Amino acid sequence: MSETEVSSRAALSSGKLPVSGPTDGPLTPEELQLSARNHSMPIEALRYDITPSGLHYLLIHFDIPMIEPAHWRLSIGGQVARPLELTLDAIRSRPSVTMPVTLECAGNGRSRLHPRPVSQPWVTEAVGTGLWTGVPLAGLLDEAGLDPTAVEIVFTGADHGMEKGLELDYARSLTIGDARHGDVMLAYEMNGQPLLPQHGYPLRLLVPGWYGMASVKWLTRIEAVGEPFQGYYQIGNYHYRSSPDDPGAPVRRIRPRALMVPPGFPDFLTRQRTLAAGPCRIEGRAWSGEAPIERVMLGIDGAWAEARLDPPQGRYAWRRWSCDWEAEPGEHLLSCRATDASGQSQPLEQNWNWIGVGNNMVQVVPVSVR
Ligand SMILES: Nc1nc2c(c(=O)[nH]1)N[C@H]1C(S)=C(S)[C@@H](COP(=O)(O)O)O[C@H]1N2
Ligand SMILES: [Mo]
Repeated sequence: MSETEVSSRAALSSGKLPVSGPTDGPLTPEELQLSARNHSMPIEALRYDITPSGLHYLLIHFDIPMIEPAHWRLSIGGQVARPLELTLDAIRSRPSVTMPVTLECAGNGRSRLHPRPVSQPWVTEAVGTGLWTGVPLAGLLDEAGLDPTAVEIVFTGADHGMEKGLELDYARSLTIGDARHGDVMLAYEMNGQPLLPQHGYPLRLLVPGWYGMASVKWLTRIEAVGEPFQGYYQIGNYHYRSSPDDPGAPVRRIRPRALMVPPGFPDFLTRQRTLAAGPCRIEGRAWSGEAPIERVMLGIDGAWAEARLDPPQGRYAWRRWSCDWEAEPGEHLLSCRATDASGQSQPLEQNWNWIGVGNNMVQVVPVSVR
């Protein structure tokens, strides 16, 4: 461990992190800079079952590391019987699985919060569905032979930077049970192509059903540890805190959300929609990492109608929905609301917390019909 890492850990465990509070002020230059680096999915791309690679959202905390595949290795170590060092070819030669998985950033919806936590200022479109190919993690863990004393698996990426004055690698852990879940994979392809640099080339963790922070990109190290991991992205961030001193519950699975493709055409600056009067089909997608989507409602000026659901395309991928509407001239507010099989529905009011995670409040689309 480097000296900065040691002092970082001390600061983290003493709770002495700089606190920057939420604001209702104008967007800051720092938020603008982040939103230019980390783009969301253009919302009309909800039309695709699988998001074309360049349209998938991106969240990159530091710099995209430049990785030379010939020199890259994945190490699997810590409390295991047989530590492994694997080349990309060795990983690619193992039996693979391919699965559509919807990823969503935990911060999606943040800029719609009042007051607004200052970070990546997502609106509602930090989401995308990739067709991911990789090797199941459980088999590799079995091969390494987890020690019975191991309680968590720590996943570390090749990227490095600072946050809140701490110098860090991007690293997250899963409990042994979560890591051994049959659908967790080490992914090396997205949409039938090697991962793009921005999505974690050459290898990333993919934890289906969980918010994106769990799916560590540019993976270099997997380590079995005997104590719960205390890294910044595990305990200093990604918790539903009501205040900076509230420990809060950890962010895990994706809360239900439905989004619609805004109908008609947009105004360049405001995105306000214009639509011709008459019959109109509204369509969108709905997903939840907690349980399968069971119901989507379309709201027209506050009156809710049942949307039709297409067949699901897999447990972890968004589901298409559609609903017909006889658009009458005038100004209207359209919304959509998903409910999953666990009975959770999207809230109509904001889901506020200190860092602005898990805000799955319903989308509202103003339209002018003429
Ligand atoms: N190494 C590393 N992994 C990472 C991140 C990162 O910054 N570094 N960002 C995480 C977050 S917060 C999200 S939402 C997803 C985004 O994945 P994507 O950019 O492929 O959509 O990656 C996760 N994995
Ligand atoms: Mo994220």
